[in-house]
Amino acid sequence: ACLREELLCKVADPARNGIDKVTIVGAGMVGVACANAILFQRISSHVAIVDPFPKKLEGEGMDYCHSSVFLDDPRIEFDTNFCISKDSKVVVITAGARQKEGENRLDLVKKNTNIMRNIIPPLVEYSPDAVFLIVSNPVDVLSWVAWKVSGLPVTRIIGAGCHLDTARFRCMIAKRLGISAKSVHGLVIGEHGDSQVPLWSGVNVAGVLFRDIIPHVGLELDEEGWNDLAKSVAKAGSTVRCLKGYSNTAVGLSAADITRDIIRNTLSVKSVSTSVQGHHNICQDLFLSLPCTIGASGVGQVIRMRITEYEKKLLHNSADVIHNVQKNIEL
Ligand code: 6V0
Repeated sequence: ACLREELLCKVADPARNGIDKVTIVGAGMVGVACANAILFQRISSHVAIVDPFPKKLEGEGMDYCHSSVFLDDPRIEFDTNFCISKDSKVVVITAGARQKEGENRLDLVKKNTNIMRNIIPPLVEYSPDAVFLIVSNPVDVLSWVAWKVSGLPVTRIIGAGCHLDTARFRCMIAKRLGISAKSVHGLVIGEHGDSQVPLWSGVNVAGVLFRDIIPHVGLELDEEGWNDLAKSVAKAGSTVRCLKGYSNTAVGLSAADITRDIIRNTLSVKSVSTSVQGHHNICQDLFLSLPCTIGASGVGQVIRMRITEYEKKLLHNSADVIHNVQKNIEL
C-alpha cells in the first residue's frame, strides 16, 4: 500500500460544497481582486473561478494553492467549464473588456453584452438559486441584460453600481476634513458612470448635515468647491486606470462587501444597481443604483429617499443616459 493509504484510513466522503460557495467569472484584474477580498476576509470558504484561458487559471490556481496555509484552507477551484460553479450561493461576474484610453464605460456595451448572453444561461442552470452580482461595465446596463437573459426574479440580480462610488465619495470628503471615512455618511446614486448623483442633501458627520452649514453645499454656487470633489469621484475609476493601467483593489473589496451581505443575510443598506422602474417617478425599464437592503435572496427593500428636486432631476438624467444606450440592445 502507498503512504497515503497507510497513513489515512477513510471512514467517510468529505462534503462536496461549502455552504457559502461563491463563483467568480473572469480571472482578470478585477476577478482576482474580488477573490482575494473574499478569501482574505473569510467571507467564503469555497470559491470557484471560471475564465476561458487555461494557462492563466493554472497560474492563479498554483498561486492560491501556495496561499492556502495562510487562508484557513479554503476550497478554491479553477476551470474553463461552468460546471464548477454548481450550487453557488453568489455568482460574481467580472468577465469582459475594460475601457481603453479615451473610452468610457458605455463604450463597452456591445462586447460585454455578448459575453453576458453567453455566460448567464449556463450559470443559471448550474446555480438556479444564486444571487448574481454584476461587476463588469457598464454595470447598470449589464445588470439589466443579465436579468433579461437569466429569467430570474429581478431582485436576484444586483449590480455593484455606486457602492464603490459611495466609498470614494466618503473617502474624499473624509480626507478633506481629516477624519475617518467611516464617520462620513453620504451616498452616491444613479449611474455608475459620468452621470452619477452625489446626494449632498444628506451628507453628514454625526448627524450634522453639511447643508445646514452651507446651504448650497456641492452645488455650482458652493464657493468652497465641494462640487469639484464630486466630479473627482465620478472620474476616480479612470484616474486610477490612467495611472496604474486598471482599477481593481477597491472594486474587489466593494464586491466582497456585497457578497458578505448576501452570504450572511445582513440586510445592510448599500447603494447598488437595481431595477428602478416606479421609483422616484422613473418609468423606464432599467437598472440604476439606489440604497437597498441586501440579504440571502438579493435585494429586499429599496429605501424611499427624501431627495431634493434637483437631485431627482439628476437621477432622471442618469435614467435617460442608460435608456439611450439600452434602446439599441437587441436581446
Ligand atoms: P481584465 O483584466 O481584462 O479581465 C477580464 C477577464 O474576463 C479576462 O481574464 C478574460 O479572460 C475574462 N473573460 C472574457 N470573456 C469571458 C467569458 N466569456 N467567460 C469568462 N471570462 C471571460 O479586465 P478587468 O478585470 O480589469 O475588468 C473586468 C471588468 O470589470 C471590465 O468590464 C471593467 O470595466 C469592469 N470594472 C468594473 C468596476 C466597477 O466598479 N463595477 C471597476 C473596475 C473595472
